[in-house]
Amino acid sequence: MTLDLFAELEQGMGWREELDAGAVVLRRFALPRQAELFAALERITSQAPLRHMVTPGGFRMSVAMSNCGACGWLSDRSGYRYDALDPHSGKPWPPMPQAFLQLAQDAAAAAGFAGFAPDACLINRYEPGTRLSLHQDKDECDLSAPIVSVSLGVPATFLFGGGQRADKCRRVPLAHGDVVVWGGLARLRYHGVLPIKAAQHPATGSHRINLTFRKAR
Ligand code: MD3
Ligand code: FE
Repeated sequence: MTLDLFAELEQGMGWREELDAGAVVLRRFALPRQAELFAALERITSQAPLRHMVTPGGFRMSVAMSNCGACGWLSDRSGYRYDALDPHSGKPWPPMPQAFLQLAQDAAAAAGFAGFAPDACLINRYEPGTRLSLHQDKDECDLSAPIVSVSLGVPATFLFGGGQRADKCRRVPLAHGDVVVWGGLARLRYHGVLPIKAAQHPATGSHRINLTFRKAR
């Protein structure tokens, strides 16, 4: 253990694990900010409710989603895209709260991506049994910017694959407060989430919530 690690643990900022070139797990990094995060989440989802989007193929997604920021990720029969307006209300997505932006920027900087300027935050809510099948995130214009993900509530097993769908996946447990920064070579790797096990978390009940911060434009 390094003195740095002791200093970070003492400040409640968790500890750091390097998964791969460009992929850094910041264990429990979001814990000290959880009260602000949940308060902001409540305001966002009261304006832009979590909803089950439809895939281009016509299937209802089992993960419920919403967004905040200048643009939000959408799926419907015509495809995947980012849009400034929430189709549910016809109005802009709620603005990105300062607590969200600060967390994303602090995490990116801690992982070596100073200057990260996310303009979109996708909010995913998982119920027990819900999974996210293997996919790549490539709807963003600037693939040199990282994605910062924040896990809240019930734990999950994350699948971290390779550059091809068939590549073998590593299983990475993600717990309440864990933040992961995906940049560089890791940015285009296939990834997914195994079915969420039935559990209870004091902050979210039976749900897992994941925030992903992106530079979409
Ligand atoms: C690795 N969400 O919303 S976050 C997604 O837990 C998504 O809800 C998952 O994949 C979730 O697109 C995983 C971690 C994540 C996000 C983006 C990545 C990992 C990534 C992009 C490239 C490589
Ligand atoms: Fe993804």
